Amino acid sequence: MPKPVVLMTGAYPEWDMAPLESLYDLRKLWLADDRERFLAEAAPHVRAIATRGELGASADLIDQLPKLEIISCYGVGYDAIDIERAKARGVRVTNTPEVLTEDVADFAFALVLAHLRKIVAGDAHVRSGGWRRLGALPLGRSLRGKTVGILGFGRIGRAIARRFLGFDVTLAYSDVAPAPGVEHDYYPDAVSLAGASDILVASVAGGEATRGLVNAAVFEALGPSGLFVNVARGTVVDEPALIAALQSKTIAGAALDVFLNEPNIDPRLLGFDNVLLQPHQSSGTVETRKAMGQLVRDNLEAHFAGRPLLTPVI
Ligand code: 8YV
Repeated sequence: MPKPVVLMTGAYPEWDMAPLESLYDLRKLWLADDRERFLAEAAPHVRAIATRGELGASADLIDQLPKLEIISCYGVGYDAIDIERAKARGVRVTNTPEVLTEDVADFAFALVLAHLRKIVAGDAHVRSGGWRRLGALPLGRSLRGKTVGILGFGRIGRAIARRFLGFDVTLAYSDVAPAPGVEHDYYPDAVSLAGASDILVASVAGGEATRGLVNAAVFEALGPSGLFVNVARGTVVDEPALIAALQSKTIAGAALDVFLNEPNIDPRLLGFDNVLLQPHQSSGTVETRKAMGQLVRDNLEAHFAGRPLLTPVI
């Protein structure tokens, strides 16, 4: 039996490659010199795509692959996969929920503390000799006593909320409906949540439904001492409005792990010393990335063995 042909849209960690190579005939799109030619040659044979959250699979790509059966996504967010087109073609889609929740939540929490307490700036200040030459940094801000608003109260949003318990903050959240049994204050939309919050953390799923959800009105409501944190997707923010809000000091700062056009982010974001920038790494631990890779493989294996998928999206 020939191995099923799997198109990989981007690199996975090396520990995933050997197990994938042993079961599949991998076609590594990111290594192709001529992407069009490479795809044209592979297209008639491809039965699966192994992709990553931010790379997804476009309608165009899906349409080029007549034998495509399944798209297995390394990431919980599948907003870059054209789900409608996959559905129309009868192509299954899987993602990697649960296994990354706690690490993403840790990272969101770390971003809040790092920003408020200037931990990254402090490190740079010591290394550059600024401490010796200029003395202390300007003071940070306490977390204690603040209201933390969580925009998107799914698995990751709830895990972020749990991180803040014990830090003497008030928790608030917004989602399409109040979560049964949750005592934190519920707000029906992003603007009212921002109005009640000192720190607004976006943990909402990406995609068309949330595109530009965090807009100028949200920054206005968050206000001049407000901190905006994003571990969701660049698309959930109106980025020009964020940049304008930072320029006009409508908000106090931002801590961002995700952007539009990653990794070619808007260079204006590099110019703010009140913005903490991270290279989309909230799920980036060895433990979590190994579990994500395993789940991608388990879904592919289940599919080719005719067993139920472990974490199907469709
Ligand atoms: C990953 C992510 O960074 O899970 C997601 O949706 O964006 C991240 O965990 C990404 O998919 C890895 O390439």
